[in-house]
Amino acid sequence: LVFAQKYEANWESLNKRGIPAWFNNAKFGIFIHWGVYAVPSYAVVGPGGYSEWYWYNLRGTQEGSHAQVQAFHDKSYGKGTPYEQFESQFTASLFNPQQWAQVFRRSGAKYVVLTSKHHEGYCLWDNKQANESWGHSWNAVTGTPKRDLLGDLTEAVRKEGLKMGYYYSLYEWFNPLWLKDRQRYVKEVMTPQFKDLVTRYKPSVIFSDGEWEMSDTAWQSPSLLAWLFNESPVKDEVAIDDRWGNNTRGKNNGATYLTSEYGSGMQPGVIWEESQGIGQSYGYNRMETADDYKKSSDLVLMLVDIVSRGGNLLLDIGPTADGRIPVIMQQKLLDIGKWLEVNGEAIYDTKPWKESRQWSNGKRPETKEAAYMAHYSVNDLVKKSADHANIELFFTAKPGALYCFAPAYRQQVTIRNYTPAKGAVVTVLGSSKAVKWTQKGK
Ligand code: H79
Repeated sequence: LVFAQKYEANWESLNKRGIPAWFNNAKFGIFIHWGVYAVPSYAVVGPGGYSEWYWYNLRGTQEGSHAQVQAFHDKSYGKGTPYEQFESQFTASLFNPQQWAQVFRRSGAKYVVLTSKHHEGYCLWDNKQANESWGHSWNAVTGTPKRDLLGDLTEAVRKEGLKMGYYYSLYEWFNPLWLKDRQRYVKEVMTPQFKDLVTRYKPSVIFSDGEWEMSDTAWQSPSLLAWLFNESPVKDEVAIDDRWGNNTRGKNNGATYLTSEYGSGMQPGVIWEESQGIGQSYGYNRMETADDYKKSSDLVLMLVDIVSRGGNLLLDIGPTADGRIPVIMQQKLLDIGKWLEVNGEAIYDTKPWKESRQWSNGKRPETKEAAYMAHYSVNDLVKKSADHANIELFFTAKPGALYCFAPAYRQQVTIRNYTPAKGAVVTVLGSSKAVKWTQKGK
């Protein structure tokens, strides 16, 4: 990528920048949702059961599971207990950033994206915009943890050789200034706060969110991004998502990578990233049981599926209010890492194989379940055998190599309707022995 030019505050110009290559080569990142919502850590388990939406549900809207959340709140903490009071229990007292970063490295992830600020407005780093606009302490350094949680994790993650990025919510549900005067909020809170975060901590990724309330013009995001690409210390490094106004999602795949959540899926041929939790929530949800979490093997399958379609997986974990990553989440990350130690060659720095760039029938499948499994039809490439009647294969490629992901393998394979290069060798990653193969069809 060449970043020689000066970008103007419009998408046509911004889209000329492109997305730094490191991002799409990384394939696997860890998402962290950590904030005051880790204290109640409660959501009704099910699709959209997001513990980080607790405050919104508590305030009462007609959407989602607000009634159950309110009932839980009244019973557990007493009716009328304000959400802000949870902050005194957000201690992070056992937070060990080095231990977190080691788990991330061992998971095989190449980057980390931490919530610098979610829709609740609470910041994991010190900035005066948060405290001044709220009229009280509303960040981790002046608040209960008395610690730069964001800065400490950033340092530890970089020491382990991973890139560090931040999720940042443009808007805050209940920020007094936002509620009073949106334009002033953009000018006096969001813009300087965003610049402070970028200038001091130099993120490699910015996952903007909460953009849907206003247009990109109202957020003044094109000029913010022109600043980011022209003047900021990360102008050559940073990869940014597509959420900069209610008119930007799914667009601008020059300046931005496209975002997908919980399997909403994305066609190959664009740079994109899928985010989802190990369970149904982003923030830690105490109501989730082991059965509500995906199995490690399914997480690997999800990574393979996404990467074979050209995307990245941003797998989310929710730490506890006292600063621990729940052990079951750590275990699953380490399982993925063990698999990647052997098979990472077929994941990192790959592209989708040309044949796997389409859905098997040319159309996106109707259900999410089918979306995970539907791929270039195995029938066309490998002969079905009775005991492999329903296997689905996934493919990635690098110059000189084609990788095939199969749920099982034999001593011998039949390659159908594809002609390997002369002298091609088939091997199984992790084994040095060549696999015998025969070819049928062209
Ligand atoms: O940070 C994560 C989510 O909290 C955030 N984006 C990801 C990365 C997100 N913001 N909005 N949404 C997700 C979708 C909003 C869904 C809603 Fe609902 C449906 C809001 C109200 C109804 C689900 C049910 C959440 C609250 C009740």
